[in-house]
Amino acid sequence: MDSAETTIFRALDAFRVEIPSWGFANTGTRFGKFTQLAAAATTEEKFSDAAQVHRVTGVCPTVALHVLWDFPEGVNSAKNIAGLAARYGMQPGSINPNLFQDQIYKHGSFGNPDPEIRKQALQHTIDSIEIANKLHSRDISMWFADGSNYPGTANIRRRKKWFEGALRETHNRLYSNQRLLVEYKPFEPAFYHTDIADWGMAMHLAQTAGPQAKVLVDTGHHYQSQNIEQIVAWLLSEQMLGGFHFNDRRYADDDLTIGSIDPYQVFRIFHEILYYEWETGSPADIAYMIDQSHNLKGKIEETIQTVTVAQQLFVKAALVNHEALSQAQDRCDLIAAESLLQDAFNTDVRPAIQQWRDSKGLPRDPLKAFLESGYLQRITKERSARNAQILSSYA
Ligand code: RM4
Ligand code: MN
Ligand code: MN
Repeated sequence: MDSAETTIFRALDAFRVEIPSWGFANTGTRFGKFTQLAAAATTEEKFSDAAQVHRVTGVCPTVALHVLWDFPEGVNSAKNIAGLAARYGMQPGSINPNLFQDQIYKHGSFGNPDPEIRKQALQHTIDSIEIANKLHSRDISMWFADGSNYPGTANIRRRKKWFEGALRETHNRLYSNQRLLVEYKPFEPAFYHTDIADWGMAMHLAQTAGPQAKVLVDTGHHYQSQNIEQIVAWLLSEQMLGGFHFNDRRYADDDLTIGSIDPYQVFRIFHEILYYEWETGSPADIAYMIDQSHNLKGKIEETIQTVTVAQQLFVKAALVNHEALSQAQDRCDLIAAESLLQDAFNTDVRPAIQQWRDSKGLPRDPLKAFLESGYLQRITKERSARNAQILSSYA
């Protein structure tokens, strides 16, 4: 093996991606849903589909779960989920409280002016911590739809204080092995202000909450052309980067397949992380998760495509010669420094990844292996009658 191959193998050995349970269910846009006959409707089906992705890729052992969607009986559903995970050879991953779907959250959860609703939101979060503990999940991942649509309608400073208080109380309830991840988003569903609009606000809240709280970067949650890798570099430098929700976007929070629009962006993010690890000599403790809405492409196929592309971009970033880059930066040799990134990005890493898969007894082409397995035909048959009945209108 030459040194590039060794680097690639090492990078792949270390790289794991968490896939979301909701990525296998029928989802849509605010204009409606196009239902897919093979989509999962139960948590059991989601685990079964996720297990297929792991079977052919070997790098997706955990499934992110949404509390309202996957735990209809709250903490009491945990046992059932543990059983399903074991049956399908998967592990429960991050636990995502759902503080946006219930009717009470019309004007917010932790930021709601009604103390009774804030209390209920906190209770749901505490229940989610219990769920995570029962399932041995480490990360409780918080995303809030809180915000307002019109100027003057919300007291921004008071809401900030309520968030600080509730997140501190949440942190107090964490078990010692757990982490609290705070996700930010500048728009949608609120279109005037959101209570956690950017990484600075998320970092402030995480730091106020306590040492086990970190920031989660969802790549779709930025304004057009924002420099995400700089945010990543700053969070790394502050030891505040906890995880990612990967997806790609062209206009807003489009939740498209990773790397489909701008693969160089994902490469640059991975590069900042690997450069940090090289410089500090210690691995960054980051959860790589996918948060996409597969509403047109086949769900299992798109998830496999996602994982394959993520591996390629991670490996390309690992090929950057850090020593040479650091020296070029010190010399202010701009062309040499930039070329090191470009050369790595332009390397065709697919043959080496196939060799790595061979060495692990995994199929060289995960998507082909899945399509040839007969699984898709089987579930399409089993689920189509039910899925065809599902209401697809949003109104
Ligand atoms: C949000 C955000 C959250 C996800 C919800 C459904 O835009 O990305 O992580 O849980 O969507
Ligand atoms: Mn997200
Ligand atoms: Mn999102």
